[in-house]
Amino acid sequence: MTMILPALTEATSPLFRPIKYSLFPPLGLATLAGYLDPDDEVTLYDEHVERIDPAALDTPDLLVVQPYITSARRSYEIADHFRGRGVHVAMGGLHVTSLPEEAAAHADTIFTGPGEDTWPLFLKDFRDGAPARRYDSTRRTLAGLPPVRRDLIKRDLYLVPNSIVVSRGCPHHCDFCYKDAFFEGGRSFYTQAVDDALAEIDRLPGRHLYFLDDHLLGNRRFAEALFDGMRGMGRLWQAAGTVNSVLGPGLLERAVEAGLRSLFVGFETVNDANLAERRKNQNIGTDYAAAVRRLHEAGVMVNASFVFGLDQDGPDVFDRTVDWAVEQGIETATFHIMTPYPSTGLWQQLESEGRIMHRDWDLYDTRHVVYRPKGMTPRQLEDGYWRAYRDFYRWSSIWRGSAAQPGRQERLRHLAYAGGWKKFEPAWDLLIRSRRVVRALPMLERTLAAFGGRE
Ligand code: B12
Repeated sequence: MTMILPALTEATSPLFRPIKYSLFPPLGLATLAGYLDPDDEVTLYDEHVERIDPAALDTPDLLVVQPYITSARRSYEIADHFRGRGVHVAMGGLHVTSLPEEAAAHADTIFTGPGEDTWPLFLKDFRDGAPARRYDSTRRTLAGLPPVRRDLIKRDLYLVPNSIVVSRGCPHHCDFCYKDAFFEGGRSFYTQAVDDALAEIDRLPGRHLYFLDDHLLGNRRFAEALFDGMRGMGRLWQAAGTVNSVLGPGLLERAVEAGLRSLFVGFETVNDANLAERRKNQNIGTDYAAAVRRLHEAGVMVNASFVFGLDQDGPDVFDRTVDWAVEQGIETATFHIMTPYPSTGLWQQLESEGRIMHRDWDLYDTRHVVYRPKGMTPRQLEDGYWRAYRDFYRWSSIWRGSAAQPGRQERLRHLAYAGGWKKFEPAWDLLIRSRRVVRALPMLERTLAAFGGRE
């Protein structure tokens, strides 16, 4: 069997950003590979870190492809090639779930939703010579999940090989998120048993971990038990959580004792009216500044995520957001242009208002405007987005941000991280392109593992 995670832009393109695309290994496919028999032959390719020429690959009996929206075109190209060679092609994941008919034209079998229930069923049917055309996930549990096949991951090619996911989904329902559509027909937030999660952590070498869970702090009981179990393991890690989960008493402190050093927080917008419209209710009325302060005082760096182009945003949104983030001493920020993923509530709204400009999925990468914004022109929105990055990572902003830190040590750390990430991106990229990175520079892994890096 061959498994492929295609990439949106070829590694040879000038648009390809090695530092971003070499961050994390393909955990979804490695998770599915866990269900194979020990004597099944399987190879896992990730086009984000290796060139793939489909014509040069062997002919497997089964090809598994995982398209994201931005890699759909490339995924279909690869799938069509193998189908032309008579290979059975199975496709699943987020984009397939949002547009099953589109994907079905390029696959023999498609899967909607998470694969833990349907994939083992398919494997049995495939072995019996009777695979179905479509499998829809309904039974949601991570109980009995086999260990992720990390042996299939070429660790040396990744900056943060120790990424890990111990839950699926999120307890919230923001209407721009892929989540509700993906988890339709069953539970949309569930975790591993704490002991299983701790066992998966134990299997990871080295010290640094990066939790890719949408909201690691989303189930308080689970999170507390996990952090208690991790205390004394000597791990340093980062994760994602909401403003609310940070403000609640006790949980953050336990996370820090267990090794939390940086948190990715989806602030999304500094404008409350936007939040109500987008159903990001958990952020309304919460004190963003208090959350940042609390994180800093606990010694945790903040990687803040913001979205531009919501309906209440005017041309002043870029400066307001950057100013606010710099004033708070936020170390790293990721900005996004609002992007309506097909089958989300946001997509349905914009579609019904006739505001979707095109369906060129390559450009649904949160860096391009694909809909007609309300409060500004598409041009203003794209220009403002790039300007926000430039303004946030200016040396003057970095200095100003460091001054907001509670102590001298934090101020120095701020300068190192905020400066180190964007300012030296070209240098990191050169190293990664030369493929000497992780072996020659384990320091880079430590740096990345300890801060930002989702954008
Ligand atoms: C890590 C990550 C990345 C990494 C690397 C990708 C990787 N190596 O997996 C990097 C940094 C490169 C990245 C880049 C981007 N990403 Co990204 N990323 C993620 C993130 C945070 C975690 C992915 C993960 O490991 N999940 C955990 C595993 C277990 O889940 P999974 O991969 O979905 O697999 C399960 C199911 O989908 C299903 N499944 C998947 N494939 C198949 C196949 C079969 C046959 C079957 C049966 C089942 C099945 O079963 C698996 C087990 O449950 C997700 C958010 C998320 N929570 O998933 C966003 C996410 C996938 N990214 C997203 C986006 C938009 C991007 C970017 C466009 C961002 C940008 N602005 O540049 C780029 C584009 C990359 C590209 N290839 O085109 C979106 C995708 C939206 C969509 N509809 O496709 C997500 C959902 C975040 C979001 N904004 O909502 N990303």
